[in-house]
Amino acid sequence: MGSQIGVTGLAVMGQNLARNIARHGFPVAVHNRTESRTKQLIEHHGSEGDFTPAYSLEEFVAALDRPRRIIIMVKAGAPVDAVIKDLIPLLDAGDIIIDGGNSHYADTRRRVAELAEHDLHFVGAGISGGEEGALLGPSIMPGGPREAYEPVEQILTAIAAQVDGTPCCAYIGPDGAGHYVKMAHNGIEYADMQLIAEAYDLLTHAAGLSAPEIAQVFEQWNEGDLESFLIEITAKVLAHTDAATGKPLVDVILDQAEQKGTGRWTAQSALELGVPVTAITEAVFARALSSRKDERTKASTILPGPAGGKVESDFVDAVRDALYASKVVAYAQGFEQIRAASNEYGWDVEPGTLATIWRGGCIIRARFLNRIKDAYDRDPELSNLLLDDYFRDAVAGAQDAWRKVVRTAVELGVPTPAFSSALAYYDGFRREHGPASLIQGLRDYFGAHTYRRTDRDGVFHTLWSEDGREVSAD
Ligand code: NBP
Repeated sequence: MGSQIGVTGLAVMGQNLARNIARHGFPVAVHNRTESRTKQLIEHHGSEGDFTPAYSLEEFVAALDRPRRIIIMVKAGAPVDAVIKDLIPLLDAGDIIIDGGNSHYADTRRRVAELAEHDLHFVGAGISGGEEGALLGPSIMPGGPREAYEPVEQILTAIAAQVDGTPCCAYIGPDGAGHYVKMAHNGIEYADMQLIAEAYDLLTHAAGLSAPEIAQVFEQWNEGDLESFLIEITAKVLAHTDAATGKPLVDVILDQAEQKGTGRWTAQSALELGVPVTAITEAVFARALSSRKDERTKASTILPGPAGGKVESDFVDAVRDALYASKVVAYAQGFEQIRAASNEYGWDVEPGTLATIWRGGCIIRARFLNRIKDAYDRDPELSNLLLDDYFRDAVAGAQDAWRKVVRTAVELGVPTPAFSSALAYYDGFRREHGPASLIQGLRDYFGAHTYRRTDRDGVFHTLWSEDGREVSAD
């Protein structure tokens, strides 16, 4: 008997995924372009399960039971295509390739179609949870033809995180659906982290608290509605003392946020779909601004701001409420984007399934996701999370504090792009009449772009440069 599955690409993610598979009792073949990684895996962890090391792709493919199931865990982009190209001549009809990296969903759509021409199946599986998740149980978002997923379902659900006996792995939809929702998950993660960073900034620069004091605040917050992996580790990072200087580590970490691209991809797709995901987009822009350290340092000596001031005694609780309300908006936007993409590409993604499989294993795991799951259980067709009774009440209850925090931030000159844009989205969304009427009027004036009226059907144009008469433009 051969191996039930193979993993090629044994850097941190692939290695840990292979160990996770082996620890669950599935015989696994392992391969890496550079032999040393394969040797190291066997040397250090070979006793954890039934591994078959392979030092060429031919040997790797020959070690697998049929239909062959191969997980590719190499760097996203050209390396994935290179591995697929080398695999194709070695495989037989019905074999399955699973790409577990952070591939762009458009690449996955292309690969599903290309491999189908060779009678091969392709599953684009988003895998979240980082290094630790890959080893101990990630959240897995497989997309592609359903018949390609079924033969790997048993293994993927076994190695995924489990919450209340439910695996954090479920079929998402055809072609690029799995990688799309993984991308959107990362986008939401960007927004979540930006909101946390803004709360930290306000507690530092408005409330005047130190990092260890803020760590305690986050610890308390983690006992309430905000309970989540990110809030928990925020407390840990803020409480950590730098051994070299004796200062809080966060005070000596350079304030330039890096990014690998999934947040930017989410924002780009949102722009293409016309979905206002302001919190995610602001998070991407905030990282971009943070990276301009030299310019900011110079500007800090040139550009004046407010003199400062005091905050009210309930400010810390107000920041907590503002964080929660902004987070609801960020998730509402992220889920709205997934729905829009699902409609655009015909994927039929179930938002409730996402909330279920994101409860464990992944970076955005949170108590909050149970609330989202409940909302979609109540109404699977819910168009926006803010319209669910629970979330409507939660945001309504927080809105006075939310407005106060944004007002204070503006007065004190503390930038809160995600808090503020989430509030602006909320106010824009809950309004029947907005100022877009003027935009349409302006567009008609300079470009004869026409407008529709509130009081009768049809398309109209005003002869602005003539006698100001309105004419039908139907
Ligand atoms: P990397 O993204 O750092 O990629 C390194 C692996 O790619 C090595 O095995 C390397 O082989 C292989 N590789 C490259 Br580079 N070019 C290749 C080529 N042309 N042919 C064959 N192999 C090639 O690894 P990672 O950090 O383990 O991440 C793997 C995937 O998982 C990525 O898509 C990444 O974005 C994603 N990821 C996800 C998370 C998460 O939280 N879900 C975290 C980290 C990464 P070599 O050893 O011979 O150089």
